[in-house]
Formats: sequence, structure tokens, C-alpha cells
Amino acid sequence: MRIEVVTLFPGLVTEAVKAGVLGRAVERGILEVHATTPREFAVDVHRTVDDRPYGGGPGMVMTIEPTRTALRQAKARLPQGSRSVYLAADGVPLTQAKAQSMSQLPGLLLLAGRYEGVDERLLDAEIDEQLSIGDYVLSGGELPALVLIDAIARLLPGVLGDAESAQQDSFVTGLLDWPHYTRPEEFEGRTVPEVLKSGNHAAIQRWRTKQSLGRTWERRRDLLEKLQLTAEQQRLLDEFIAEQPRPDAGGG
Ligand code: 4H3
Repeated sequence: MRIEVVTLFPGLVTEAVKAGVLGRAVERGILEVHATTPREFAVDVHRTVDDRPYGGGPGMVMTIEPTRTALRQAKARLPQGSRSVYLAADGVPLTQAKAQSMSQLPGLLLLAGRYEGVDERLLDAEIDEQLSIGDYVLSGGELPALVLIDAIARLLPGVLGDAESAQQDSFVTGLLDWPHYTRPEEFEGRTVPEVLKSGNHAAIQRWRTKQSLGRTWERRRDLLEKLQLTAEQQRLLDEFIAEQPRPDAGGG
């Protein structure tokens, strides 16, 4: 898959994709990420890429011309069937399912905005969809673009090993992850749950499923309500709930 990013901070993008799973995907040639800046296409001596908003008010808006040239050239480097995305706080929320479907594309053009954003007419003309990574405002679209790239890259065939398979991920299964432990056996008086040291694989799997269900119930009841639990899962969740200290059980 090829991803083109149009950004005023290309270095931010190219450096970030060198690390970890993403870096490995790039090294293996499974993913190619290229960043260009509209500033390169600004024609005036100051290389201006922004201007004051019509209607007044604070801040600046990215102008059409240099960004359009950058977008068009980036598109020309992408295969047929690629899509273009603008990262915006008021975009459609990004989901695992969205990352999944985008991972099937041959290429992606990402526009990262700065200042108050981009002239709306440029978005209308050049952008297929607007995505948000969550309900908060950031100073630029680069981090959201990198979040999207990361979510997609780890779904590309050959990027994750068998052991890290994306099939087991939260938001694929619909349940949050269970807690993980490694050595030492005791840390500041806190111990590892006995069952994990028992070697009883059926009991370990039951415990993990129970923790997943319990965490989802505690933290994301909205996710749990979308699932039809099996009788066994319901029993494990009931057990988890029964084991929770009641709000005013005292304890001291
Ligand atoms: C995306 C972009 C939040 C998100 C963003 C998000 C800066 C868009 C600028 C950039 C505009 C002003 N903030 N939640 N900000 O995905 O170009 O908003």
C-alpha cells in the first residue's frame, strides 16, 4: 500500500513511520509512506501557504493554490482506486472497521491541516472523506494522520507475526483486552494472579475471558450491549461482577 501525506511538517510524518511495527512494514516494502509540503509549491518569496479568513476572526486558513498543487501531484503518484482523507476534529469517527476497510485500498492520500484548517472549497474538490480520531482538538492533522496510518499498517498482510495477529484485537472481538503480566512474580507487594502460573490452560483461558468481559462491563458498557453473550460468557461476567467490592463495603 502507498500512502501520500500532504503536510506543512513532512519530517514529523517521515520520522514517525521509522519506528516499531510501522517501520518494519516500510522496511519490508509492504507499506510506502511519502510526505510533501505545500510550501514547496508556494510561489511568493515568503512561500506563503495561509491567509486571513473571510468573515474575520482569529487565526489563519490554508490557502487553496499551493495545497492543491501538492494534493494533485501526490494523487498522480498513487494507484487508481486510491482514496483521499482530510483529518478533522469534526470528521466521521475513525473505527477499527474503517481501518479494516481502508487497509484493502491500493493507496491513500492524507491531508493534514494546520492553523484554523483548509479552505472548504479545496476539501470539496479534492477530498473523498473527513475522519476524526476522537472528540478533542489538536493543533494539526499530522498526529491523526499517523494514527490512521498505524491502525491501517498493522492490518496489512505480512506486517504482524502470527503471535501478534490482529484477529485477537479489542474492537475486532468486541471485548477489551485482558490484563497482562510478566516477571517478577511480586512487585511492591502486588502479585501475579495464581491461575496464570498454574499451567492449566483451560482455567487460564476462562480467567482471561472473564477479565475481558469484566473490563468491558466496567469501562465500556456500550460495547457489551452490542454483543450477544454466550451462556458461558454471561456466567463468567456474573462471577466477575459478584466479586467486585460494593461501593460502600467499607474495607477499613
Ligand atoms: C483532527 C485534526 C483534531 C483532529 C485536528 C481529530 C488542525 C485540523 C486544524 C487540525 C485543522 C484546526 N484536530 N480529532 N486539527 O481527529 O486543520 O482544527
